[in-house]
Amino acid sequence: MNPSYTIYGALGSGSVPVEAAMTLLDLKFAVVEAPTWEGEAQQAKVAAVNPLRQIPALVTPAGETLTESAAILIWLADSHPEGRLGPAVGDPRRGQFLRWMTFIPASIYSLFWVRDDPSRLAGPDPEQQARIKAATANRIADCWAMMDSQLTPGRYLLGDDMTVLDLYVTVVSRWGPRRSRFYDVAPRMSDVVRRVDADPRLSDFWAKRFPFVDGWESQGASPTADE
Ligand SMILES: N[C@@H](CCC(=O)N[C@@H](CS)C(=O)NCC(=O)O)C(=O)O
Repeated sequence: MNPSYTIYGALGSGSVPVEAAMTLLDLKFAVVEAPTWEGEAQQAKVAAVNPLRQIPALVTPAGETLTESAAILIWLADSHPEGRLGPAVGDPRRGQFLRWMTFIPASIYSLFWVRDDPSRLAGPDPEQQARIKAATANRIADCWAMMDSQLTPGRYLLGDDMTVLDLYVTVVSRWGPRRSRFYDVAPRMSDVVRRVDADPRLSDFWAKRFPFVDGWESQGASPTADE
């Protein structure tokens, strides 16, 4: 039987929290592997579903295409309330859920457009590129610290139920400047992401889609585009 959903994504990328959510929801999906940061040929695989040539992009069973990681995650949680992966409209946690689900792509994930290829803003000068890389790492660390100061996590970020926000933060905090710095600047969220890393329902999934390779918590040690 054909899977109902198609996700355009890649190992260790922004498709991983979406794939994790679909795994927890027990949805059938096929992955079109397209590590877009590797260049033209990979970007071309995505062009038909996302003219920006970025992943993740999700094609639903109804044939609709969704882009934007946060929108996809919220849509999945809302469309499958039985999976309890997000507070519904009317739930007192809904406002903070939307706040942080929007903060991550607006303030953190968007910086990877330049981090993955600093020449996009810096031009060919390696010194300028290194400066942008360091400045964006500092900005990301500041954003995590601010978020950490505003949340009072329980077992998970919004209380005692796991939501797609936990999956999102768990994956994005593995990108530059990586977990070792995240643990320093976001001690309260650190307990949560470690819990999600260790969730037995996801252990096979992490091994396949974002493996914990040697030294994965430090800069430069993860099998993704961002160093
Ligand atoms: N706003 C998008 C950003 C997606 C994004 O930056 N994806 C990266 C991979 S993790 C990508 O495809 N980069 C290639 C490029 O920007 O050219 C989202 O939240 O889904």
